[in-house]
Amino acid sequence: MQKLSARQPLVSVIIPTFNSERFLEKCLSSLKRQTYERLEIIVVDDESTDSTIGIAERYGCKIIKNPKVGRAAAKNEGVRHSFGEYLVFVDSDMELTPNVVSECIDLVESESHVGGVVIPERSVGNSFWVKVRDFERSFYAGSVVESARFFPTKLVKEVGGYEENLIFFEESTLPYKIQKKGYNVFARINSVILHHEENFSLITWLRKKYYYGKTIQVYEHKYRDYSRMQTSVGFRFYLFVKSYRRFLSRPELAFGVILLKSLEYLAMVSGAQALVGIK
Ligand SMILES: Nc1nc2c(ncn2[C@@H]2O[C@H](COP(=O)(O)OP(=O)(O)OP(=O)(O)O)[C@@H](O)[C@H]2O)c(=O)[nH]1
Ligand SMILES: [Mg+2]
Repeated sequence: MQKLSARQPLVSVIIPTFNSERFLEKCLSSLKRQTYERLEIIVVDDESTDSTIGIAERYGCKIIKNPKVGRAAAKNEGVRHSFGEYLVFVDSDMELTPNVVSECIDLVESESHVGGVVIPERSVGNSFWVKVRDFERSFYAGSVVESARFFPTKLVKEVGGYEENLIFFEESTLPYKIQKKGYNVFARINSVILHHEENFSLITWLRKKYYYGKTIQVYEHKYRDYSRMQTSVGFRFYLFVKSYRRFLSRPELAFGVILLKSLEYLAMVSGAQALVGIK
């Protein structure tokens, strides 16, 4: 247990919420169990109608109530209310293993030019599709497909935080802007975040991808060079082929990944088309 000392930099944890009662308690109790203790927890809520606020109050979080503006704007609002020297953006359905924050601090303070730290994620849930997503994600380790979520506050404020008028890959817009300033945003720790997806439904997921598809063009236009790798289905299949032995060692999951990627691609393209159709 790292002894709490004023010399330790304060870390602000920013959690966007919207009717997040299902997993928020798991998330907040995992923050209380962090070996790094100098944390402030900021919950930025968009008019939840469930017990999200009650849970956040019970855990003594700083609560920012937002009109419904979406998660990118909520995260930026959290930055405006933070006092930390560092920021970590955590989703309300994420459970941090105990050394996540202390490893991020050690990494950013021991290496120069680190502008963002990637925290490995594991998808948790019993459904076939969650196992497929966890298997798929394991091939992206260390690649540009992953987005950092721990940052020096100074840099986040300098680049203006997350992009608010798009939702497609919004989590990559902040590290992208910091990378443009010449910082490494792909530093990576070992401790993992558990992403709770016990409530995963394929239909809801594809409907979300259709909705995200509506802002593909905005993303690809504004983040062209970064997005090419990030969003390219070809690049992801290259990562699977690069480790083909491991990929094929679980044929049922490999088939699931190919099917899921194809369905997501169709959903996103039809979302983009729907927009073109409207114009
Ligand atoms: N404030 C706010 N938070 C939101 C909103 N929608 C989602 N969130 C939060 O954003 C985070 C990510 O939302 P999820 O629905 O878990 O997204 P995901 O399905 O894991 O992943 P992707 O959507 O693919 O990124 C969670 O903390 C949600 O509570 C919103 O409209 N407003
Ligand atoms: Mg989630």
